Amino acid sequence: MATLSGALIGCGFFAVNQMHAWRDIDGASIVAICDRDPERLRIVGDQFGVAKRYTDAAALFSAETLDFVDIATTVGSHRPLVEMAAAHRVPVICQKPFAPTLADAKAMVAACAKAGVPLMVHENFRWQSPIQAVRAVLDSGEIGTPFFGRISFRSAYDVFSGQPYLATGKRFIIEDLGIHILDIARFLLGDVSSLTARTARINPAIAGEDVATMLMDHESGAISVVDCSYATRLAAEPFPETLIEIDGSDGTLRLAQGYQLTVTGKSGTMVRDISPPLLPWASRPWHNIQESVLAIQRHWVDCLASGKEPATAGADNLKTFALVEAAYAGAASREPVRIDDLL
Ligand code: NAD
Ligand code: 89V
Repeated sequence: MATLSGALIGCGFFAVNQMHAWRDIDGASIVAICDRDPERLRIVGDQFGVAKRYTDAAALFSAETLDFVDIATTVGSHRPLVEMAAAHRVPVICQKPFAPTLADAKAMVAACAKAGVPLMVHENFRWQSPIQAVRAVLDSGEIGTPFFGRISFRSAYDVFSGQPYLATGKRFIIEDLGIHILDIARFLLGDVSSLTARTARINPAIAGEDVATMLMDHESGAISVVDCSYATRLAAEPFPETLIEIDGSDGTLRLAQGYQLTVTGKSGTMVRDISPPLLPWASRPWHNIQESVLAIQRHWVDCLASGKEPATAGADNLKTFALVEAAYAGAASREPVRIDDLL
C-alpha cells in the first residue's frame, strides 16, 4: 500500500498521542505540521522529526500536496479548518467535539459531502478495546436482546491540569466527556429517539456543569442511563474507565472497574480481564485512551485505502452530537427532547 501523506493541525496536549500513533501506522506518515503557537510547533516538530512547519493553516494547504489532514485544535477552529480542507479537496479527520453547535456540524458535513472528501470525527472512545469487547459479546447473542444499559463515567481526576480550557467554558462535562459516553451508548444500543437530562455543577472553581445524568430511549426499544461526573471521589480513582451494565433477554454483562468483564448468558457465567494493552509510548492511566487513538487512526487509513465510510464519519457523528445538544436543552427545560426534531 502506498504511504499516505498527512498533515497535523494543532500540536497541543492531545496531538502528541496522535503523532505517536501515526508513527506506529504503516501506510500513513505525517509530512507537515501546523500550529499558530510557534513554541508548540517547535516542541512537536523536534520530538517527531517533522521539518515542514506552518503557523498558518492556509499556508499549509497552499504549499503541501496532502492525502489527508488531521485536525487536533480545540473546537472553536474546527469549522473553518474543516471547510478549508474541503475547499482544497483534502480528506479530513476532526477532533471531537466536532463543532460548537449542531448547525455548525451539519454545515461541515455538507461542505465535505459537496467537495466529495471523506470526513471522520476523531471519536475514539468506542475504539477502546474493552468497549469493542463489550460490543463483541452483544453481537455474539450470548445475552440475547438488550433491554437496559447503564454507561457510566464517574471520577474526580484533575483534568484541568492538562486541559485548563475545560474549566472556563459554559459547557463542560457533556460537551467534553459525555459526548464520548453518549457515543458509546449509541455504539452498543443503537440510535436514540428521546433523551431526558439533569446537570449540576459541584466544583465552584469551574464555569460549566461537572455532573450530568441522561436517560435515553433507543430506537430498538432499549432504555439506557448515561451518567458522567468529575465530582465523584472514590477509594480507587477509575479515570478514564467507562463502566457498563447491560441486561438482555438471555443474560447480563458487567464491565467493572479494573477492566473486569462478567458475562452471564446462554453458556453460563464467564469472567475475563479485558485490560487494554500498554503501548510503548503510552502512560497509565491514559493508556486506555491512547490505544484507542491508534485504533481509530488505523481505521481511517483502512477506510481511505478501501473507500469505505469510517464508523465515526461526520454524518454518523451528527447523531451523537444531537444527543449533546438534546442534553443541554433538556437540562435547561427539564423536559424530554426528541432527537429526530434536531437532525
Ligand atoms: P490544546 O489547547 O492543548 O491544543 C490545541 C492546539 O491547537 C494549541 O497548540 C493551539 O495553539 C492550536 N490551534 C488552535 N487553533 C489553531 C488554528 N486555527 N491553527 C493552528 N493551530 C491552532 O488542546 P487539546 O487538549 O490538545 O485538545 C485539542 C482537541 O482534542 C479538543 O477538541 C479536545 O476536545 C480534543 N481531545 C480529545 C481527546 C480524545 O480522547 N479524543 C482527549 C483530549 C482532547
Ligand atoms: O477525552 C477527552 O476528550 C478528554 C478527557 C478524557 C479528559 O475528557 O478531554
